[in-house]
Amino acid sequence: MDVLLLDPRDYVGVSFWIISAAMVAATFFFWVERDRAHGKWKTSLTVAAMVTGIAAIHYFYMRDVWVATGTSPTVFRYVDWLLTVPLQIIEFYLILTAIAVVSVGLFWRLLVASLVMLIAGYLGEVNPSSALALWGLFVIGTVAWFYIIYEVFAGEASEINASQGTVASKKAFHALRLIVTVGWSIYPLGYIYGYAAGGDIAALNIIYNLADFVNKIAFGVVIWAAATSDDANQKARA
Ligand SMILES: *C/C=C(C)/C=C/C=C(C)/C=C/C1=C(C)CCCC1(C)C
Repeated sequence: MDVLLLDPRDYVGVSFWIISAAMVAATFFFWVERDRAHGKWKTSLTVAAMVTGIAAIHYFYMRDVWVATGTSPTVFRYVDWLLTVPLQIIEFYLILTAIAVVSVGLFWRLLVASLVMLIAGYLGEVNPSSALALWGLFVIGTVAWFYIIYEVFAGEASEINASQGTVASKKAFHALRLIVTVGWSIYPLGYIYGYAAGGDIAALNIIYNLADFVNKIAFGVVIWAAATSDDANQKARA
């Protein structure tokens, strides 16, 4: 009987392994640290723990798919993203609602844009033999991502933050929008590496894994830093 174990020389498989461990550790960290936050910031840390917890479960399974088949666990990758990206959009919204009255329309616009981005990416990745589908859908996904960037830098979200933010909420908002711009740019790079010029499925998975590490764990750490800062605590007690 063949027993399938992770080969230590399989660096893509090992990256799934390491990130699984990091996601579990981050989940416990945000969960426990929730006690140190006050008021609405507690919910932000709960959501951060949900994001890394959901990702941990997917990483365990994605590692198995990779080890057993040597192919990209595309479906599970996108199921994970479809659950965790909307939660991160909720984080943005929570940070703004903690300081101001925010229109629900803003939340829906960000949510719809993130869904368009992910659904386009998924349809492109499952149709790699059609250049039109692969790159046409990539462009649609990228436009949706640019719209999110526009919204957090120049749209309603950015105006609310600038006019009504506290020191802690502004710090968190600025760091989060840097993540959405710079950190999220790793994903389209992975797509290009994965499919341009014949494609490299190992590179695709390494890059996506690295991107998830940055964008789920660092994202939570930014929220944790703001939530446990003196300013956030004083405001909550006042
Ligand atoms: C926790 C998971 C996160 C934050 C996933 C984010 C995914 C993206 C920002 C994906 C972006 C893509 C494009 C901008 C173009 C089309 C291809 C995608 C879906 C990889």
